[in-house]
Amino acid sequence: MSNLAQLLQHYRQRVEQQLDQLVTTELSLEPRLQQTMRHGLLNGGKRLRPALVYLSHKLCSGDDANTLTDRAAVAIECIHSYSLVHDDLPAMDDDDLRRGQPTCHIAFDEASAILAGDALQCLAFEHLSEPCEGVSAALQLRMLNLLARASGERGMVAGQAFDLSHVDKRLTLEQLQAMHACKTGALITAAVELGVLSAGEAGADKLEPLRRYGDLIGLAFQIQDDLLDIEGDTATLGKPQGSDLAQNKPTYPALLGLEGARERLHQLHDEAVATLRGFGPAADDLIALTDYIVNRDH
Ligand code: GRG
Repeated sequence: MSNLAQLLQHYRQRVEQQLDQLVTTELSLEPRLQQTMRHGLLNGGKRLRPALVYLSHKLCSGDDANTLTDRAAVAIECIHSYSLVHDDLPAMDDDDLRRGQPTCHIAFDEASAILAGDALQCLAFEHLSEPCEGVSAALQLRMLNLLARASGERGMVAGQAFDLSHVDKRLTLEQLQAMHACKTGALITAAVELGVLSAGEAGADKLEPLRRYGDLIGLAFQIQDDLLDIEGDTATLGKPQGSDLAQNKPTYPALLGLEGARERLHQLHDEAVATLRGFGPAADDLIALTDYIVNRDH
């Protein structure tokens, strides 16, 4: 197993153990709600956002993590999971499968999926705001504010709303980029920023360049997601589907062509890595994760 694979496994286990303990069906007024939350949270997932939190923290402090890093990793994964549970609902993407398993509203029912998503979102903020020994309330408040902003009407929810209101409409490259900067990018940048903030003073002078890194990798993540969609169609159906490349479906390959999208992906990757190189060998693990994000196959 490569160093990065081991590291990703280590962080995945670390965050999953906490998620498992956090949403327990013991002492529950409504076990079905918790079962639905657990289904949305613990059904696989690459846990890339927690890995970004941990590795950004490590770059700044040299340590693996502190309590605040763990809190942030758990909170960001709760927000990400809630967004996927809601995105899969019939009113949005109407998907039956997520991570190869029935989506929450299929495995349970629509009302349970809506409520589980709501509860996961609240849990993120509850967890990050729990008193934390040795940590100032001001720092926690700053982290809560950052996560709320990235998740809501100035971030992920705005991107999702824009996406839904532009189905079958033509978008310019600038609009597409702005949509994804909100819909997927905001949470990815927030993961990096939360990791930096959890390192306290050690991260103070690194926040700005690492935020820039987060923005670059967020867009790269989305382009690779679009390319994987097309490669999935090619594998199952023998050729890219017309709709994937059509101008009326807002994706990077639709606007830039397959080669253009790949080229943009590599530009973003190179720029992101150049930003990290300024930190010397301390950034090696984050560079490896960056390579993985643009080369991943799922
Ligand atoms: C419902 C408010 C609300 C927002 C939904 C994130 C999102 C906004 C929709 C998901 C649509 C989608 C599949 C976007 C592509 C990028 C993306 C977020 C992929 C899933 O993230 P991964 O690959 O998922 O990190 P895993 O399963 O590994 O956690």
